[in-house]
Amino acid sequence: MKRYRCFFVKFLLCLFFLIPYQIFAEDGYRLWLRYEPIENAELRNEYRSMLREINFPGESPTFQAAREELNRGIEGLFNSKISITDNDSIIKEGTLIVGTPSSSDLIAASTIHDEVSKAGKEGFIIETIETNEKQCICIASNTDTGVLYGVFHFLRMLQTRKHIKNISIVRKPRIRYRLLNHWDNLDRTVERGYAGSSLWDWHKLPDYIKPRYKDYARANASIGINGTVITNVNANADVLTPQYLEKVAALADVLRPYGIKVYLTARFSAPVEIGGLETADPLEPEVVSWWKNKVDEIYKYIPDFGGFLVKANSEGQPGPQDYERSHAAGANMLAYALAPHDGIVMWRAFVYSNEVPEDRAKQAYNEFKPLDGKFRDNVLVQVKNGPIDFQPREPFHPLFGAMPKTPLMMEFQITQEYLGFATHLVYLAPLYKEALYSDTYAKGKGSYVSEVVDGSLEDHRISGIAGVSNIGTNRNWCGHTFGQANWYAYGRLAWNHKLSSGEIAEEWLRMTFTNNIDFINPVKKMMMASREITVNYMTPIGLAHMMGRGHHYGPAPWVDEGRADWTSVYYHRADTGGIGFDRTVTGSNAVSQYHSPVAEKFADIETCPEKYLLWFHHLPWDYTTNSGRTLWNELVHRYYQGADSVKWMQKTWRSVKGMIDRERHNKVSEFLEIQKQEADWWRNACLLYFQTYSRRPIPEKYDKPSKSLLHYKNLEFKYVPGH
Ligand code: GCW
Repeated sequence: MKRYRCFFVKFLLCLFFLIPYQIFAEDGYRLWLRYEPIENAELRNEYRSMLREINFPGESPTFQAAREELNRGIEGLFNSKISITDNDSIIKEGTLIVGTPSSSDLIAASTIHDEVSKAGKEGFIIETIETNEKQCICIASNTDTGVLYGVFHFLRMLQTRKHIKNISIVRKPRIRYRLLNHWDNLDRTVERGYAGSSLWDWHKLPDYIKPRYKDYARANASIGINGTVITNVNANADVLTPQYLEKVAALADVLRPYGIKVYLTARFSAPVEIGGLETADPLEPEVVSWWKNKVDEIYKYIPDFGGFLVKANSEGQPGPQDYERSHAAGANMLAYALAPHDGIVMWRAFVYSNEVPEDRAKQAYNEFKPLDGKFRDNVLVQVKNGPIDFQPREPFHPLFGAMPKTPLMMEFQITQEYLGFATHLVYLAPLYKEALYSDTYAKGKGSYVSEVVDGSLEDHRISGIAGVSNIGTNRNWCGHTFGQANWYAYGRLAWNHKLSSGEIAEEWLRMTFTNNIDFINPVKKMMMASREITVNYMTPIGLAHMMGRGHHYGPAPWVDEGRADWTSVYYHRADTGGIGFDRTVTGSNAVSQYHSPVAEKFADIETCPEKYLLWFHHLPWDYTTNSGRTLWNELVHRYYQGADSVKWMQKTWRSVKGMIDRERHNKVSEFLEIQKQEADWWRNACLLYFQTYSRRPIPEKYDKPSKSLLHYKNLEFKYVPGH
């Protein structure tokens, strides 16, 4: 009997510990907004002494959102509530004062009033002030949205355990339009999406508002994203019909309090497809007035609608060139309709055609540079970071610095179409920074891409940046837990491109996992190395575009059929003489699209950075690289180093087991194993293929690929996500 009782007690104890684990399982849903309790008593006391009470008057929806977040954060971090009042007549020592000069008399009366004006429209200040001889922290801004950003920033300080005694912070965004681009279709598939279906549940909108929409808004607002294009650039005109506009309006209502505007993709042929016109010629008056009426109608549904993103005359999309009109004519027609409402047009420069007998890398520049100065002032031209297509590594796009009269938006890909989908751990901040801190020399040394993008180089009125989202219906939003870091890093850099990749990684790790430095140090190191590792096992030394045809899954350097500019051989140009794309004067001369001295630097094999070598040069297999190895041996070395480094990542991750929850640790471990296998696959397939041209051995010290080239060539994948 006693034995049974003992068993029963043990059983109950198990249940007691298991149930909370089940309920509060770390499934990644909470992203970086977890607000876990602060364990360190000293720090908790320091924080509490400055957070005795919160004074936060004002009723706007944005203020309500900010208050709700403060409550949520504080309850989580301190396991208790702090009262929020709007009575500013009796202020206690250690009150957190929040608001704008117009919502809060305390802020209006305080000396920080002047400081606040420096923060602009979306910026904020967080400062320790003395009010009636009481030490208080104040979060202030000129606008409600700025206050919300300030609240998120303050919560981030607590989450990352920053000291809050005597703070004095002014933060404002460097770029005005900080957008996510969703390549989401109305049937809820997501082009190049690897994290489930589209978040937007069109069928149930506008009546059913998923709680997720609000959490999406919270996450974005926490990193300062202020706009979202909710439909695919390969656009469907149906979204512009009343049936869908009603649904879009419902989404806009959820996002609005969080400072996020909704944008749509405009299908250029919409006047024909849904308007019943015979033409979509941008110079036809009936087309102009169709768009004008359509835009006016959209604003009736969504009074703060952001504007349109357009992919035209690219990869089969309709556009003004169908009517022999220029991209500027097309963009301006839409811009004209949007201007009275303060809306913008983001016109993509991602255009190329296999009918044009020109290096694909040169085509966007050739098309757009002559149009500089021809766009209306509410048009931004949206340019991908590199001249081809979101490859693991590309040099910066030569359009940056080539169109001084036009605001150029940066387009990055957050979703990992070419970087291992959602199963490879690749931290993308270093890729973003590499592009943003490339020197265009447009106005002499120090004319960075970042300054073109933030508008400071030419003093543009508007500026923008877009990230192609990696978000879907997966419980953890991004598929890979570390995919969340790329969403986070994109937003943080969109706000302030001067932040370093390392500090962003550390912030994210602290909030997403733990403040335990024994965890942070090795994992941060792994994140920081991960992009270079991926480049090495996929496309080292400037190679690009060698993935599986169509679906883009895995290596396929042998693809040589179909549209030439969609084959791999077009890009690597391997033959028995060597490998690489000659883009110097003896080849396509794409180097000439860069300003001097960048052009000369890329053109000369002595000065061309090795990371771009085969992007710009076709070199013999026995060319001597920086390491002293022949080009073939260097290629072998990089592929092996890349693939072996994934084992190092696995080891690193194993070493932190037990420092975080089992659930997320296991999942990342399993994904790292996939990454390991796929890195080996990339290495083996590419080396075996290139070996047929190099006719050189893989040096003895490396393990030989276990499978044949034929094996890799015969692999077929029918149902690849995102395709
Ligand atoms: O990278 C390519 C993708 C297409 C995408 C296109 C683009 C939305 O493979 O899926 O289409 O770029 O950026 O327009």
